[in-house]
Amino acid sequence: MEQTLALIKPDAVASNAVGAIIQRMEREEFRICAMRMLHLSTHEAATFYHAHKGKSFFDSLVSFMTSGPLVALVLERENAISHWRKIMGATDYRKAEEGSLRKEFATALERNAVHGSDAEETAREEIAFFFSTRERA
Ligand code: RTP
Ligand code: MG
Repeated sequence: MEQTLALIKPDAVASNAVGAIIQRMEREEFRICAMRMLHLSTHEAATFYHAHKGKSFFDSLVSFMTSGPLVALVLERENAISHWRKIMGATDYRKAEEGSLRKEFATALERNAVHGSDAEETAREEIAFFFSTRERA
């Protein structure tokens, strides 16, 4: 069974959307294998989004991701990576599909409520970034 790393970003935590987003995860038949809340340091956020280093929005993204606590989860189901990205909706919330989490909860291009790994290799890296082996059930 495939696993992916999901984040409930600081904007969604601040607007009390954690429960609704986790409920959606369960409704989509993801198994929650690991979950924690934490407040990333600047160094941690920059490391997590290292693929975007050098892009115009990088500093702003790091600053947003460190603006408050977030929730990290490991989700498991068939086609977990692509299914979670479908449920999230497009990166730009203005283009996000009706019924997607970003359509419902995003309030700006950057403040888009959720993250999901984009491939098997990044899922492995991102899961290891947030969780040790013994934290994964
Ligand atoms: P994520 O990694 O957070 O799941 O989002 P994604 O794959 O849909 O989008 P990605 O291209 O990886 O971008 C990462 C996050 O950076 C912010 N962003 N800002 N101002 C901009 O042009 C811009 N572009 C991207 C968003 O918060 C996006 O989720
Ligand atoms: Mg991405």
